[in-house]
Amino acid sequence: MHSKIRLAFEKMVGCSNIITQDLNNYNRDWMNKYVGQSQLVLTPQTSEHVSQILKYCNQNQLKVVPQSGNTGLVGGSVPINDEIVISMRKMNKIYEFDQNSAIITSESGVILQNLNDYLFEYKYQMPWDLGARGSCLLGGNISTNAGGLNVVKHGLLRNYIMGLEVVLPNGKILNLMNKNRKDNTGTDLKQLFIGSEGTLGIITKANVLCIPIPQEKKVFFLELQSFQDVIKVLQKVKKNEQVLAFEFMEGRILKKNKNRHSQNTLPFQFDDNKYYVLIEIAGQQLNVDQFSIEMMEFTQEIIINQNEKEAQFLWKLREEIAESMGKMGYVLKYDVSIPPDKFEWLVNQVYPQREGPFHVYYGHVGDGNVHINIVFESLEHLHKEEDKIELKLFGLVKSLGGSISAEHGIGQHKRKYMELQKGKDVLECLYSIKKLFDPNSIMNPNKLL
Ligand code: FAD
Ligand code: 2HG
Ligand code: ZN
Repeated sequence: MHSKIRLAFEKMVGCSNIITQDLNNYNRDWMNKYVGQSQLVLTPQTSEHVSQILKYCNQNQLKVVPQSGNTGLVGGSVPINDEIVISMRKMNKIYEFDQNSAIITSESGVILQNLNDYLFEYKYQMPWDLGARGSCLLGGNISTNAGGLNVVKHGLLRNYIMGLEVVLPNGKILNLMNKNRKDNTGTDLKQLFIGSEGTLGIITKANVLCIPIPQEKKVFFLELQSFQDVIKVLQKVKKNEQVLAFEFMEGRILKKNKNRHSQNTLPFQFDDNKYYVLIEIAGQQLNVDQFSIEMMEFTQEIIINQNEKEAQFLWKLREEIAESMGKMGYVLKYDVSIPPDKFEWLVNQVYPQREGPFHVYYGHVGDGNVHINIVFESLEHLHKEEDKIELKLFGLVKSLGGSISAEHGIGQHKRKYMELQKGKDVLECLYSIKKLFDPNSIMNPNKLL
């Protein structure tokens, strides 16, 4: 790196917030699929630091990549070339929780789990939850409008963001830190930054509306004979307001993961040709017996947790799928939205008779979001197949009126399909917005747009 640039950053943020060695963890994504060439990572500690960094980069046409927990699954958080990584980890102050409004005010670099730990004494929690909770940061969640495990009950993250502080590429610190639940004063500017994957500015603070921790919870794990049964169960429970999560797993992956656990802890033997559902209900005075009876209409094979440890174990069977696939090789991951009753059909269209490389589908069937994971033994092989699979898969998704990204976002992975998804007119509008905020295109280049 040019010594003049280094000196400028030293003046702005100090030597302790500049990293130029051992950058592997910043240049590589969680899946080992995307690798960048950054030579410089900055770790700002205040919004003023972020402001000075962006102003300087903008004036000198230096490209930057905002990075939070780096758990994103579409290559959005790692550089492509030698962009400067702005790691938000050190902006990790939680300011306060206001018990009257149930709003937490925090810097954006706090780990999601730490926010929940902080809220615990107030008997509140964050309104979204995902398997990466121990590593992902608030700002990363907001920038991806993360989905996760409880969307079926709580809806999307963007509905809970009451206020934001955002630093624009020109260094301006935009104060959108509203704390009013109701604020009808024109266009809601902060919404533009939610889900924009670091392409418009850097989120530095947020006000988030929290939800009370439910008094009781119960996890049901069901073994079903067909995917149609999964949908029948979904239809049955859909109107039950206590359903907090409705997750689907194929037998073929649960069976493969059996050896990760001691046999006597498993709820079932797991069968390649069976279908498994995890339902969590939560609230006050849960009617567990009534719910069980309703489920028995579809199957006798039901496990219900007896204590917290068992609940965590049942959840682990679901949550470990993403990581276990990564251990098998290089994984192509898809997170599409389609009508839930089309999940099995879609996979059968892509892989008739389920032949081809090892692949599974699973996910948030309760909100119409299926994950398809396909494993390859090398990155070369993966890249060779990628386009072929995507043309077919995304074409079908589009024909079903679905979305090519239900929750992980676009990043570098799906950028070339944005026109297919959005259409020319919408895409033009999005480019105009990008140009308005980031005329020099320094923010997260070649991602999303
Ligand atoms: P990063 O990966 O660091 O960044 C994500 C994007 O946001 C990048 O484009 C980055 O440039 C941008 N960005 C980061 N911070 C900022 C900021 N402060 N300002 C502006 N832009 C910023 N996702 C789901 O939606 N649902 C799931 O259920 C889910 N489960 C997961 C399970 C596992 C095991 C893993 C590894 C990932 C999972 N993910 C899931 C994906 C990922 O965790 C989410 O996308 C998460 O929100 C990313 O947060 P992060 O802090 O890691 O952000
Ligand atoms: C999940 O729901 C995550 O487990 C990850 O969104 C999905 O790895 C995946 O494809
Ligand atoms: Zn998911």
